[in-house]
Amino acid sequence: MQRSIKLYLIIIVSIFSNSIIFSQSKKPNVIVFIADDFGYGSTNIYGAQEALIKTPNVNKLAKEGVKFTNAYTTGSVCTPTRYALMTGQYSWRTKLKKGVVNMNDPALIDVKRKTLPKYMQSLGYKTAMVGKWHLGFKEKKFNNLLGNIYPAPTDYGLDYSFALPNNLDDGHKVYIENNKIYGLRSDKISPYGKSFYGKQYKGYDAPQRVTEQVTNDLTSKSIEWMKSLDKDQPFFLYYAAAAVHHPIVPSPQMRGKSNAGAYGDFIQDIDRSLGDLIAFLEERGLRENTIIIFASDNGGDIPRKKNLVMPENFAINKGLQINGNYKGDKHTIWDGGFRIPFIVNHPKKIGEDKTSNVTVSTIDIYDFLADYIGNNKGLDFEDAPDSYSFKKALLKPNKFYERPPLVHRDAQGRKAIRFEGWKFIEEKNKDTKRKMNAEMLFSLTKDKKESTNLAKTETAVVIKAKDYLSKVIVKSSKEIWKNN
Ligand SMILES: [Ca+2]
Repeated sequence: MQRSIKLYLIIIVSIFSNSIIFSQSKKPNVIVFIADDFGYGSTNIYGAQEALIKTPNVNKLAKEGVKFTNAYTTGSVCTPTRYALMTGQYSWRTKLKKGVVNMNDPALIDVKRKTLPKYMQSLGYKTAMVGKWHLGFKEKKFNNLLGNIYPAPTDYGLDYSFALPNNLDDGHKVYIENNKIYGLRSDKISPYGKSFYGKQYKGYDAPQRVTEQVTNDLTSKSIEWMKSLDKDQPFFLYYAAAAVHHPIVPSPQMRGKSNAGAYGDFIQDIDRSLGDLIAFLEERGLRENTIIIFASDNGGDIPRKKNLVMPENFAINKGLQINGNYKGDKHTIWDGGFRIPFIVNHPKKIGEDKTSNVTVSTIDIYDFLADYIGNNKGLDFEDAPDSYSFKKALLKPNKFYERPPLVHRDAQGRKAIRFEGWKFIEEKNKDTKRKMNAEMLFSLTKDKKESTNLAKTETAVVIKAKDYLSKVIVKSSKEIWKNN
């Protein structure tokens, strides 16, 4: 009897020492840093030559953490990825089947959902979102954002938000702080100019955003918020950078700093803002107890026009492979639109200088944090139905980990499914005879550039892919594929 109690105790102790259990006071802070339109190859650690750009802060983050080389977004445009990050659910399960949330569109997330920030609150966290929201406001399509906005980001479990409503160049031209226009002086609306797309600005009587100051504004608002918290208060910050989405306008102090023109400077601006957040954590003694996840919302945007005046083309012409050596870019169904840099860093807790080639996605951040910090306490299947924790891949890199099938969707709403070494792309516009509209199948192990369509020869794989796609459209991923 005595012996069996002893054995029991040994088992208990070994279980606890093998898993990370965070007590209330030691719960790690979390910063999810999502750069905008930031391609796979846009940092040194993912292949960019130092002669062109320098990204020391991202490099260091990877060297002290885990760098994923097979990380993907669920959308090749902004909104689907951001929706999935907040909810752990594919955006095409909502009414948004293609494109993105437009300037006057209502809120996409159902306020009843247990979002990632709400889940973090349930663990005792203070939560904030600073930067690009792009998930809509209010219950219905609106004419303006005057008055109290409902729903606003703060209705999704965010204690604080300082939001760029849609994009760096959106026509709102103001920030939304919590549920109001930041600094609003009166209800007068006076459109006064043209935006990048030729639309008029809204003309709210509030401080207008200065485009080249946005990165500085977001960094300082984030630091201000973190500073306002008690040092022992665990926090979750979703830092949604506005760079490197066009217009390509690096902060004034970054101009001319890279050897790849304004686009290179803008990339370095992202790296600098990450560095500023890290410097703050270090000063405050919080660095070691903070998890930082660095990723992007979709691949880099390569202009269709090849003229060299475009900063992106100037950088590409210099030899910068914005999206690495992959096909396509933002908006497209090709991997260049989905493959992103993805770094997970938690000093001394998660392996240093490791590279992982397992498939992970930004949609998995929710389930990972719930698993890593909360031991899945209080999380039901329907809360993050398409999200899978990759904790095992981080903490036990030698153990086999294979993510269940992952669905991508492009700007037009066309879907692709990535599974068991294959990528299947569904047929588009049945009536057209364009080769690119046919269904396509690529081997992910032999054909990383998606050049040889095997749909006609690998018929059994195509049948399986279609079966998977048709199932996942009606049922949640977790109903079909349990966590492995
Ligand atoms: Ca984007």
